[in-house]
Amino acid sequence: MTIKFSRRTFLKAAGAASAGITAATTVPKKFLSWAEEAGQKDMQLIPTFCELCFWNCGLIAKVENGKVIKIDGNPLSLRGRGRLCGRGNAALGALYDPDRLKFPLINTGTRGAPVWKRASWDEAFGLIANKMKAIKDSYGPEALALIYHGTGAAFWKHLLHAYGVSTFAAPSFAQCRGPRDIGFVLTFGADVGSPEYYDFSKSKYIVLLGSHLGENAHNSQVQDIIKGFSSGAKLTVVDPRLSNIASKAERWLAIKPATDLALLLAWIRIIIEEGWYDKEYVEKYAVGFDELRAAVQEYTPQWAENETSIASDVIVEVAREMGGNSPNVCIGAGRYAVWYGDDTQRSRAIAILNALLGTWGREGGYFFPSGGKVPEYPGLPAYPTHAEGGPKLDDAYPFALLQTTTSIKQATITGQPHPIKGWFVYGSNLMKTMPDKVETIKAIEKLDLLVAIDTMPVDFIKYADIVLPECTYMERYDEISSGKFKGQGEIALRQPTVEPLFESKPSWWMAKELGNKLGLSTYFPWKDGEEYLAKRCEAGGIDFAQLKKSGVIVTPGKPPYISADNQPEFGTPSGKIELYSKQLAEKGFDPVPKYTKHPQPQAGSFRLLFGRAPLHTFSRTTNNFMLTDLQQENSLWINTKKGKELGLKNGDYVMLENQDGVRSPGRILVKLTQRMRGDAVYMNHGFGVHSKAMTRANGQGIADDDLMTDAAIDPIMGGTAMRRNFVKIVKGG
Ligand SMILES: Nc1nc2c(c(=O)[nH]1)N[C@H]1C(S)=C(S)[C@@H](COP(=O)(O)OP(=O)(O)OC[C@H]3O[C@@H](n4cnc5c(=O)[nH]c(N)nc54)[C@H](O)[C@@H]3O)O[C@H]1N2
Ligand SMILES: Nc1nc2c(c(=O)[nH]1)N[C@H]1C(S)=C(S)[C@@H](COP(=O)(O)OP(=O)(O)OC[C@H]3O[C@@H](n4cnc5c(=O)[nH]c(N)nc54)[C@H](O)[C@@H]3O)O[C@H]1N2
Ligand code: SF4
Ligand SMILES: [Mo]
Repeated sequence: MTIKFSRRTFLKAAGAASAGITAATTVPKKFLSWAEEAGQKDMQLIPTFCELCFWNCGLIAKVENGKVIKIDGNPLSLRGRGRLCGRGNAALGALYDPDRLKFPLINTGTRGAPVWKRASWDEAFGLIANKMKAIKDSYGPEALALIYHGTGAAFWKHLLHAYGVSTFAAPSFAQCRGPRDIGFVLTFGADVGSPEYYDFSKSKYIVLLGSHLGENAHNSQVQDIIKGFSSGAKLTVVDPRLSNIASKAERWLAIKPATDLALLLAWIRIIIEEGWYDKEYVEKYAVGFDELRAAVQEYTPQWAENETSIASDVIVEVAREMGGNSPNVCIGAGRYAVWYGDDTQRSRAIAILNALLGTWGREGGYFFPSGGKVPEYPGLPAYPTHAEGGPKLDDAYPFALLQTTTSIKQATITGQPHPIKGWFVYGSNLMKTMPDKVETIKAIEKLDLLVAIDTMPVDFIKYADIVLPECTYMERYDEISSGKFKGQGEIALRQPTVEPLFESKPSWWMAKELGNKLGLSTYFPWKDGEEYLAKRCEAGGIDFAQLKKSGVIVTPGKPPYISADNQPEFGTPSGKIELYSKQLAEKGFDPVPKYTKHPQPQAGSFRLLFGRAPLHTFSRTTNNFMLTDLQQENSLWINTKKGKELGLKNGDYVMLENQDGVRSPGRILVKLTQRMRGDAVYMNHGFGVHSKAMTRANGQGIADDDLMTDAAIDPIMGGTAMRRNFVKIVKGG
């Protein structure tokens, strides 16, 4: 497929992109003055893809005189379809942020109270290599770990693998979607993908539990649900807050926080007892129906009303609506899933409900994905075998199918099951990302080496020994992005649109140079990032020259739905959908989810809830000048009546104090609203930045993470539940 950059395509794409988006899309002069002129005369159009969140939408940069002056969505991108969200439009704010990390830095002070020395790349790599060797000599390669988030991590994984390291963890598992993935893997033998395999555009009925689609700007998914609405799809949203998507729904169920499992179990019971389930589907594809049925008998609608505060007749009506629209129903699996500590079981309940309604592999439910893959670089030496048979860090959490940050932190503190002495942290701001900072700092103090690879001087940077400044996604070749979609897949290329600013460098270069220092040059035979990608594409029969021009190549796929000649396969031990999970029973967990009560706030305090700012990605963008114009600080949503009782009004500032007496270092703006239940307050995550080097974000709003001293661990997969903290409102500040 080719892309023609005709003016019409551009106008169409630009028009679509700007619909609903208010961000300024050209860069103000003052932010460009420090960027070097490259003498480029003619406008170039260079496709690449976004890294302002993991959705990785395709974009096209307009480049003039060596500067990016505007970006648009790439119409070929299946993740964006020519559109960008408000954050995606702010690429220039990431690229031309004057606060960016500019040079390699070595900390000559202490962790937490750094004294920075500007270093050459050679000096920085030399120091890292020496410390890596010392750690490997004393403790073995398994004493090194990588914590990562983002595309460029692929090069660090390659380097560390080659060095014999295998402990890699992404917070996007144990601090995000891990429980959902494991809940679905235990039930269907497969996860729901990223982007999720929701067939929203064909759904007749959609249920979202605590998934505030739109505020979480999952680009193509938002487009799909809107398509679904225009074909008549009905939506029920379960959320203690009237989110933006709840305001588009037929029904908003303002559930008491921490009780979703009660609602789900009651729905399962009604679907079974009233006979709404897809009998043929369940009989053919599932096991454990009788055990499930017996186990949910106690969860009556009346019982669920008492737990959730949702009227029992509404609970029954929604179950009937789901049943009546089966199988063209999608009960969303959610994404940020680490809520209360029994999250894998809540996700299991969502999976079971989908199974009963026969939505897996059905139109309007969950489609079977198709996707292309690009082979590895040809002819690379095998990685050394390492740590085989030794104790795994995650033995405590039997279904941690991916390594958890939780275990890395624990092993670093205790030295058990083996010591961890060095961390590489790529694109993860651990001070905002992991709950319980005191413990995180305790772990960091035990390290012999802490390397941060980042683009910005975020809060976490001050704990690093060595800081490696990566150039932004607009300035580099990177790992290929391959995505799975309905009936087709995509291969997307990231390529530089301009030269890296200052001394920042791409990860492919850093990994290769450090690899050379470590004697691993045979693992890095490529000349540069472009050749690395070109060779891989060539090996996979993908036209690299074409990919450079179009940014995205769409690959053909397979049928998305179950049919006589497209039968599903389930990767569970039984080869069927497991309504009753023997795997869980064998490890001492409930084979069918059981409800457990969670603590509720005491009088005068509120549960602290949080979620995504539509125009920011966590702490990734809180310093982005195109986005701070639109939202500079977060605010605290408080139920109007409750707020008035406390003598608060809109525009006041307050501080918060949590159950352990920890007070927010800053202050937050009050927003009184009837869109919030009275037993919880809500704020956007990512604000309350402490790093003074982040000049626009510093001190704006407060951080949910500063108040997270309680985080239960999901015993099944090691996720850290963060919605267990309660706060009191402290006036003034
Ligand atoms: N308190 C609290 N904690 C949470 C959450 C919450 O809502 N509240 N959300 C959780 C969720 S859902 C997730 S997925 C995790 C995410 O947490 P992280 O994995 O930490 O992800 P981000 O916040 O996206 O990472 C931001 C870091 O990446 C850097 N960065 C940005 N672009 C680049 C780049 O191109 N190269 C490099 N090297 N670095 C870059 C940024 O400067 C920043 O330091 O946090 C989890 N933790
Ligand atoms: N704009 C933007 N988009 C993003 C991101 C971003 O930072 N910015 N981050 C991305 C990432 S990594 C992720 S994981 C996703 C996360 O996106 P989502 O999975 O949608 O997760 P949250 O942002 O945590 O969802 C918060 C919603 O859950 C509700 N909620 C809180 N407690 C409960 C409860 O007990 N029960 C129920 N039913 N609801 C509850 C809150 O009121 C809020 O509306 O977003 C992604 N998209
Ligand atoms: S959803 Fe927005 S921020 Fe995320 S990749 Fe797409 S355009 Fe970028
Ligand atoms: Mo996430």
